Amino acid sequence: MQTRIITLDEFIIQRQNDFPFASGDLSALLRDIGLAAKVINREVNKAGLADILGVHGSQNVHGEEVKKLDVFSNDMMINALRNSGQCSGVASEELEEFIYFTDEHNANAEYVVIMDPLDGSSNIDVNISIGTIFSIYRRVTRSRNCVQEDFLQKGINQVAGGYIIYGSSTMMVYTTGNGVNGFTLDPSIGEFCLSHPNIKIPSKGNIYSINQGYRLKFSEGVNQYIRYCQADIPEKNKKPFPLRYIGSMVADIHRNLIKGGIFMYPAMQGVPNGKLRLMYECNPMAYLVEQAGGKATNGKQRILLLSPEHLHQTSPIFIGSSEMVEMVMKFENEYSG
Ligand code: AHM
Repeated sequence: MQTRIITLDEFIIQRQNDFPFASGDLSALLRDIGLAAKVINREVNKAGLADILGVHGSQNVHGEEVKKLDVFSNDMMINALRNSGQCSGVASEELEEFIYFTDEHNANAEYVVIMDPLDGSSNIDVNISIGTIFSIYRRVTRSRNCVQEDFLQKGINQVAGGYIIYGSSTMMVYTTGNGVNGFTLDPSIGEFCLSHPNIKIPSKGNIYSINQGYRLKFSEGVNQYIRYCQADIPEKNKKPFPLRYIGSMVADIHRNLIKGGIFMYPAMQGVPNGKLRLMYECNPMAYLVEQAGGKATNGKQRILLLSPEHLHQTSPIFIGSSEMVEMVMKFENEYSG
């Protein structure tokens, strides 16, 4: 058992010391993301009080405009990244175009950040877990300000990726390519503390997560896999798998990461690329789940090897316990061709 509390900041510094030539820039960036997450967490926790403290879009008692939580989260993350001095630009699911920082210390910074500041935000009003998802890439150009090429990189190039889940407790889970670690926010001291070191996703798992309401639009392979999960296909000793679907990607993937399972948002009739965004949602989750020993594919190839064409493109995704991802691919190959 761990005997001493290790805070996120301490952990990041410890890890930095493992790399003799590390400049500390990435560490500073991660710490600033952790800081923004605490402020977002504070606001998310107050969401139920919106009617008392001021409905979004209205003015609060101080005469200030109350921002929608997703807008607030977006602004908070951007401010934190700008202040870090280690980030030359940000692409956000909330913004049509990426932004670049023009001030001296940021413009020359080595990293860009891609993020979904508040994923699953339609769940806020009903008190369901939501999250912030982030990816950090090293710039590939040397122009003074970062350009689109710096963002449109394959997921495999990420130097860090992770999420913050605002749930029954708030956690930050991330990887820098050397395993996955989870930190739980202790509200009494206001620190993220290492609570889930070296997370490994069970390779078997049995939870399946998919919006089954769209069943009629799924491929034959996906539908046959659902039947397999339900033990509707004769197989010796096969028990039905539990279906769990929150409709909040961070929460669904977090649960499956810990307990073992598969999350699927496949192609659908009329929606050949699914719903979820490659750059903001699929890539960071794929990097993290692979680092925990799992798999992530779009049905044909590893998510991390997809070449992005534009920032907001979507991709089908099958992600989670390796044996479950392999099994759904077997059904896809057999039935969907
Ligand atoms: P959002 O970008 O509008 O928040 O949508 C993303 C969310 C994911 O968190 C979740 O996995 C998915 O949408 C659920 O979609 P659906 O309601 O179609 O099942």
